[in-house]
Amino acid sequence: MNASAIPHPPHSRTGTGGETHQTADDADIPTLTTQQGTPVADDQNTLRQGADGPALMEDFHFREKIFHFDHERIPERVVHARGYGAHGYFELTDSLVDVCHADIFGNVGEKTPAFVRFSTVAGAKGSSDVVRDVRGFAVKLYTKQGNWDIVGNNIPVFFIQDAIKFPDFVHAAKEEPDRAFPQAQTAHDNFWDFVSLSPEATHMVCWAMSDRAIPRSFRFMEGFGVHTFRLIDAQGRSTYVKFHWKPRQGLQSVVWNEALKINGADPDFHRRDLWNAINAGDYPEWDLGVQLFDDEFADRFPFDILDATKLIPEELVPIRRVGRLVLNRVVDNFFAETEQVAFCTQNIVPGIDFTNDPLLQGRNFSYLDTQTKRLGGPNFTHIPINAPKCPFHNFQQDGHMAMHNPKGRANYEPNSWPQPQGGPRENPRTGYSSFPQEQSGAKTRERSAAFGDHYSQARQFYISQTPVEQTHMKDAFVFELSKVETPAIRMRMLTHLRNVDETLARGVADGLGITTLPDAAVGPLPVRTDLPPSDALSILKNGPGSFRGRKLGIVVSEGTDAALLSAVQEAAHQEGVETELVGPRIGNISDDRGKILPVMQKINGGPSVLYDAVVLLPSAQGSTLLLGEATMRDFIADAFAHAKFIGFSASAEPLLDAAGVGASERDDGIIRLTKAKDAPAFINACAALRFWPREKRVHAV
Ligand code: HDE
Repeated sequence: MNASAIPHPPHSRTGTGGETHQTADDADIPTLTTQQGTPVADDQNTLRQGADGPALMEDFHFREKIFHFDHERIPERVVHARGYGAHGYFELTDSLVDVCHADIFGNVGEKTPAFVRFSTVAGAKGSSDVVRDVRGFAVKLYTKQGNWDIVGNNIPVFFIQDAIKFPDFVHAAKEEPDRAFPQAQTAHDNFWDFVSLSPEATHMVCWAMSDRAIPRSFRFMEGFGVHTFRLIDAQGRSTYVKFHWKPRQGLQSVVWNEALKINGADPDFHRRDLWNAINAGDYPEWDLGVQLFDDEFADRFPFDILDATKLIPEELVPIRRVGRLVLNRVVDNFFAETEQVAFCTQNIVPGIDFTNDPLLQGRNFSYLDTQTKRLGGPNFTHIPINAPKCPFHNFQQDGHMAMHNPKGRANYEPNSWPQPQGGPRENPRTGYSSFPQEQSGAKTRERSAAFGDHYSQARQFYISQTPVEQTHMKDAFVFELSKVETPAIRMRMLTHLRNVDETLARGVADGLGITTLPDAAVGPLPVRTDLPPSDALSILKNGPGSFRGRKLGIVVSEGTDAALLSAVQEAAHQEGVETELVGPRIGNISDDRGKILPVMQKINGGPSVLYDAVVLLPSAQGSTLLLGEATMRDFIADAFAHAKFIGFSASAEPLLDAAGVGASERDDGIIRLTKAKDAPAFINACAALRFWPREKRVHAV
């Protein structure tokens, strides 16, 4: 196109440097102003003494603009720096009044506004999404009795038992302080040094080395409150509770080699996925599940219910589903909402209470501190995303950036001023009251002996996995420990793995070239109890049973078979699957009926790791062209190695051959599409998400 034919934006003029100045010469266009409201005439040239002269200090507009820019950043979160949030609501589906007097659990059908922030833990704000890490799952519920924050993770247990160990744990997990790497990963000496010296971490380390730590999407992962909390009924009686968020989309993770490649192809894979799903109206939903139990259960349970390195198997205490969380609105502004949202575990409402879990108690101190530092003062609760949506009144005043300023004379109580000047008063009837738990004992720095079994549940987790998942765990341990440079640390970790499972320990040792295993570690409690497997702990046993909400990549070219393409797209659409076209170029590609195809990805920018399954529909001529493109071969070879379902038309066969997926390699996960009718069967097959039997064949080591 001739440059002069590309239109300029309307209402613009060209400046002395050839730059475009857009102007507010129309009544509908707002005039650019300073923060003080002073209209600005020129936003692109500083005030100078002559065109070649020095900038003038009196240029208040320049000064204000740069000053504000210089202050744009706030400290990133010390952990969970990289996160992504969305708005939604919680709807109660089953009343909990039998055990809890919180308003949010009283009225079936009532909707409570919610904001959720998902996050990785170790990486900086600008790190990649699909790293091996725990995911934060923090929910702020704006209830009628105040904000209630359930600040949870996608893993139901934690690495440590006492909050005093948290700074050391986080230091060890994040980049090493001298060299400032590695970023966003635990595959380094310091992390494994710390956890191998802290046997209590063994259970959580097993979760972190499982596919739970590389979720396919925030939408496909569970959330857990982790700690034991209390529900309090109208009579003041307490019931213990563990909170679970169960995704209605089913569980799904990626495989490790895929994760490595996704991070290169799309570091924003998870946030883009959430943004796209919500904007497409495919709102993710989770059921809120509660595990309820009493002192009698707590006493007979072989572990301490206050120990956050333990879970309570669903087989022992079934989950009661009481409501659903729906995310249906993306943020208007990332900084204002997702960055400034301040979760605090101590944000709790009447009817819910803490327990003596030493991790939870420590967290209750930490979050308030961190928000004050991060958001610059005590008035972070005035920021709209943090402010309650119910009425609130108190005598707190002043401080940086105070936005809600009390009117009138009384800023203390008791006072004898009449209402309304006298202000708010405490309310013993509706106000928050703590459960009057009796406590005794000497002041001591001591871990309860009941916290001492570090291996039984780690083993239970391992034996609950399918063989495919067990292999992934073994491979993850090998990968991480292979990056550890100090042999003694690797050996020390093996001493713990021997207590989890002998085959696991041997497999990891093999991968690390260690022939003689060290003795098993001796824990504070010598005997490991053999527990039965729990299906709820496996991802593959809790898949969606459908391909809904997933993404299909379709390779097309000039002359693609229009009938086959539309049959695949239609079948996908029927199932609620998103499709994306990948081609030798974007734009200007027509199918065999001459219709222009909306190709979104060029083959070298849209690798198969971005999709849950792929279909190859190039024409014969397109196939010949793509045979000369190395990234086309990678596309297929990766989809094959990552055990994905691959659909293909006859004309794509040369591409499969070239990628090492010749006729003899083609298993039941590689599906030929000859006619339009084959498309629904292919989409149905994809409900299994991956063709796992292939994996063993493609990974010899
Ligand atoms: Fe956190 N954690 N944490 N944590 N945590 C923070 O608060 C802390 C723990 C969790 O999206 C910080 O605002 C201590 C367990 C999530 O904004 C900080 C201990 C669980 C988020 C903090 C823990 C979590 C945080 C850093 C040990 C799962 C992100 C920035 C006792 C149940 C929330 C911030 C968001 C964030 C402290 C352990 C979950 C420093 C001291 C266990 C999801 O306050």
